[in-house]
Amino acid sequence: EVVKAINGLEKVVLREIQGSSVEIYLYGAHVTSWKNEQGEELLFLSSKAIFKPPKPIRGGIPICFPQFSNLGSLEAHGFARNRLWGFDDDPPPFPVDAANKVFTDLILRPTKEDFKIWPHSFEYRLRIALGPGANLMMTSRIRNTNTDGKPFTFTFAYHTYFSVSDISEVRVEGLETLDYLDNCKKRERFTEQGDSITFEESEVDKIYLSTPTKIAVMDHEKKRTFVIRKEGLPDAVVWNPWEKKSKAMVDFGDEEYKHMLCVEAATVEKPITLKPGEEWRGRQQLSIVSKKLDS
Ligand code: TA6
Repeated sequence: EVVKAINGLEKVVLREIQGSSVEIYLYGAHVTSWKNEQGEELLFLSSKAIFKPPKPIRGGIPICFPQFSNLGSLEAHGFARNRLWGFDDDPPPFPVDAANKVFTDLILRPTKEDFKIWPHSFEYRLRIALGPGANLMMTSRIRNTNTDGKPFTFTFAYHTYFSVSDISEVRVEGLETLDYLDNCKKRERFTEQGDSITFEESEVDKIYLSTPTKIAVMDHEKKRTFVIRKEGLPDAVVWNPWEKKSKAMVDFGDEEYKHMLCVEAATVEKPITLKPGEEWRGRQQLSIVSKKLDS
């Protein structure tokens, strides 16, 4: 259903028959909650998140489009996350599809203001679906609807903030031996040496390149593994701000870095170019394995 939430912003609540749920603010088409069948919250949302446009909501799954980070002339991570999205059909039906998934279809079209900063016509349709086992599927379809024959190029990320018990007990599997751009070292290119990625003493902000379609995030204490499956998103960004950067963010608690990790299905190294009429599709599926994959 659609409910009025913080500061009058509207959010969609999807409830799956076995008890899992997802909440999505129309502001930014921003997933702010993903709960399993036991009602446990699986995403990190800062206790200091600001629900006031144009500030993006800190946590959940911000949509980074048409620009990841500062890779271009737009504001950091582009403008999709601080725009008001609409329903593809108004009033929104909340159909349940053949696979017993409950879903909602949101759409973003540029305003005249947007056109001034990014002179392109596009339609961005986002389907968010919740299926059995609390599987969360996000499918983005972005189409170039320019009538002037112009192609456009963009970068993209699902900037997912996972909730973890203790960052020092978390491992990421699937990125070992890969090359990455290190945002903490002037975005220079390195090769990952570790046999899995762990987090010990300082900020980690790495853009792994040409990554597998499946990445695992293991929360040792909770004996829980998040599995990210992705299509059309060859890169994966891993970010934990650690202490110093946490203190510098007004919408982030000083100690909150201990309980979150961003692992972001993205396309950064090779921006996507669409000619008029062409459509790009980028999907991620988040699921939980309630025991450690390596046990
Ligand atoms: O995805 C990692 C990153 O690009 C970091 O460099 C950090 O800036 C993070 O995104 C948060 O960005 P935001 O604009 O949401 O504060």
